Amino acid sequence: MTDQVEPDDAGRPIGRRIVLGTIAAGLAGLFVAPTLQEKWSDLLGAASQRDPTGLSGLLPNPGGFRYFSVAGSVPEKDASTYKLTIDGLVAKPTSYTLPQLTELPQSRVTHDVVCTDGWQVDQVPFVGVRLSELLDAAGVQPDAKAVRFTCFDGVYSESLTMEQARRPDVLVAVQMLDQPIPHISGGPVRLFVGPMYFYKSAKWLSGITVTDEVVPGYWEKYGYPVDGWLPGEEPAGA
Ligand SMILES: Nc1nc2c(c(=O)[nH]1)N[C@H]1C(S)=C(S)[C@@H](COP(=O)(O)O)O[C@H]1N2
Ligand SMILES: [Mo]
Repeated sequence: MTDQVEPDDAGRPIGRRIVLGTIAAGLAGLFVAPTLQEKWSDLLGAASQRDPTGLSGLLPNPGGFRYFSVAGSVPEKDASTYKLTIDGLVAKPTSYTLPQLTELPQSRVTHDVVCTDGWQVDQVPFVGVRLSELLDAAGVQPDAKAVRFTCFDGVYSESLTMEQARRPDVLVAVQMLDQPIPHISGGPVRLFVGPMYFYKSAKWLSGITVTDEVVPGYWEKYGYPVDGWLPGEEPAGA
């Protein structure tokens, strides 16, 4: 797997095509970057170490999530190295360490997690700070229309309109399944956009930039809807 996903001549990202090829090959559609595949083996424990084919490393993890990353390898960040920056059209550009984030009031959002590739995990609890509270603390300027998210994998990005970003079911999450978010799931901090497809929930979140228009995110440049509402979740009139 390469670090960079380049569009092919049909404009589709090669990385996605490989994922779809994997589904066609009956390997459960799981895409695992080589460097992180070893971590899956660790997480899956003795079973995968006893498995000479290595195929158990390609199975969904016990929680039902499929690991996904467009970056070949991602640095690990912890309480001493993690930083989240909020900038752009705000009165007070700010940055937060992980302890600073966990000391803020925490909210809990439980929602089905649904990937466009066809897998789903029902009713997953996430805990963290409401994005709206971080935006209020930074002081959003009146001309601001949207929020752009960037990640310390150096590649992925996402976006929300200001109205979407202010919903109470949008979290800057520090816990998933009532545990600190593991590196493989985008920890220590990932976005969780409860009512939208999981591609909107940027892993390894490191930057929140308030903008005057929506800047389409990584997959959105390749045709994914910018408004990634799950079926039945789109608010009337949106
Ligand atoms: N930084 C980053 N965030 C990301 C992605 C990614 O490749 N990089 N993939 C998205 C997609 S398509 C899905 S389905 C989920 C996968 O999250 P998981 O690996 O915890 O299952 O993360 C989303 N957020
Ligand atoms: Mo996805």
